Amino acid sequence: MEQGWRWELSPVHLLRLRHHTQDDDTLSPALRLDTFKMAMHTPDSAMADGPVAELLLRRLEASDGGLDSAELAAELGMEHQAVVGAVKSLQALGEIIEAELRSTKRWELTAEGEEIAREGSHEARVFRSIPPEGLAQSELMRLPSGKVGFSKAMSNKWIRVDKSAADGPRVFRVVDSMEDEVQRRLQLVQGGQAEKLGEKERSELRKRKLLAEVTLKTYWVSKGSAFSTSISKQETELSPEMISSGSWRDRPFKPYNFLAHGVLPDSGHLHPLLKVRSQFRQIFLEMGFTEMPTYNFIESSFWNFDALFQPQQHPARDQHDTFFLRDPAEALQLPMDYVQRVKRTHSQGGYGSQGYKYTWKLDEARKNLLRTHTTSASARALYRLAQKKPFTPVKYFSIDRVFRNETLDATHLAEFHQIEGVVADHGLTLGHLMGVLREFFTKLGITQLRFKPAYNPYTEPSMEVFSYHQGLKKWVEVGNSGVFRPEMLLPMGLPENVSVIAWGLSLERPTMIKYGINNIRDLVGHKVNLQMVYDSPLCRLDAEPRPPPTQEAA
Ligand code: FB9
Repeated sequence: MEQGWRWELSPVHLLRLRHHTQDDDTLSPALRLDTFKMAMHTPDSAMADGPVAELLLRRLEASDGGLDSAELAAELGMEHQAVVGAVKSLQALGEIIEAELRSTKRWELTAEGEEIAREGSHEARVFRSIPPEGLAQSELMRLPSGKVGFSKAMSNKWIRVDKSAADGPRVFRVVDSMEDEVQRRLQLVQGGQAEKLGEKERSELRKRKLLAEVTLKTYWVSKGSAFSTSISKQETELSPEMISSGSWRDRPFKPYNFLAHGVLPDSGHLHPLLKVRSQFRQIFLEMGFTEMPTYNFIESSFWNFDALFQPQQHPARDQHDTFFLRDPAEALQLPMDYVQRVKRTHSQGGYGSQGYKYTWKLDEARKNLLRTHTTSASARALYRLAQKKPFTPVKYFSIDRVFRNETLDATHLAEFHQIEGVVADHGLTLGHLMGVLREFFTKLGITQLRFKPAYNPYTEPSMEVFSYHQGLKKWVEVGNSGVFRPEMLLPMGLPENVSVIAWGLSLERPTMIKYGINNIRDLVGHKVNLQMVYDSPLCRLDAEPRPPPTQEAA
């Protein structure tokens, strides 16, 4: 016997033989002599996919038409999973076999069903435990099957209770013997003959949680176009020596599975908010806007309110709406010539405005706070623009965090990201604002817009913007907007005929709607499930919103 050949029993067969002796007729035919032939290993045609695949191919060879993976497993007395594994690995080798997934419903005993099939039904055990002289009911109830068995045996009229017995209720047999139908039926199922039971009998056993209908996914395996019982090991690598030796010409290669999913590289994941932010950035840049610097969460009341012509006694400027700072409490650096003009405009008016006629205090303006909007950054940007002569039209945008001391609810936290667009040019009107809003929201996939008059201290006229949301079947407020007041722009030094239109919205709202998130705490904050971030799909603002993730998928 030349080198390389060896006889061995595959682990499966060793296992089975261990507790079977040769003359044991329960040995499935597969395990007769031909088993030995099976496990013969040849060096070069080593069975790439082990004995089970080999067995399966032989069976297929012998079968007419095909075979069911579960039946084959039962025949070979092995786990169905082992056969499924072999089917999958043979499938990966190309057209050797066809395998069609089938789901077959079948009846299986529950664990309790198994136990009753082995030990007999509770009622049968109760019956057997009653001696001719009867048994105290209290004692019978202490038996493991006591409770369940007693009521069943009673309803089967196998036993009776003598309540008047001397030392308490006593249980007696009514019949001499009984048929343990339940056990018999369960054994029938165990023997694969569930179809012998009637629907009623089956449902009664199911109601007693002794039987369950399971869906078994099995494979109907048939010969493939390249069927053969010997599978030669297919090369998976094209090595330099194969090329240099030319041996690649006669070696079978495992087909490339170009549909195989690559291993997802472990990488960082952008939070959905940042995915949507980059979409908004893209839209603004496409529209020719430049991003304003917003890297200061702490702002002075001057730039956050006064510069926007928001009076010092305005309700938004008190503790209830705004987070003021204890340290550093005051802004020291303010452009004092400009501050004087703002002071005069608030207290006495000017530029055609009567102002608010109150005593404007510099200390109030120096108070530091967490900015309540990025419009403060717009004010800084417009002031810088006004210092550059001659005036040049600009389009600015900002997307960054703002802080408001608001009542927290499912859609409001004490901070959110404000998105703001600002256009400064000669003779801009409300019409221009509506136009740029239409262009902006269209890029968001929002086309049906409505404008509702609104009020902001720093814009006149002002409009709330609404869009009809197909998914939510209602009009949703998608932002606020307006034309900055001359009392804001002229003290900055911007030319008379320059007007500035602006609008704002949040980043959180569109993100929640896009990703189907109803509670802002599932999107932002310490309660966020990082898996949501990992699994959050790419964001395409102008594409249809995704249905919320269903649990399973997951
Ligand atoms: O974002 C908001 N709504 C929205 C936006 C987009 C969206 O997209 C969907 C995919 C389709 C859905 C909803 N809002 C503004 C409207 C409401 O949510 C509102 O209840 C809450 N608002 C925040 C303020 O809450 C106190 C959102 C936030 C907001 C409001 C106003 C401005 C900015 C953000 C502004 C402004 C402004 C006005 C004039 C000049 C300059 C700036």
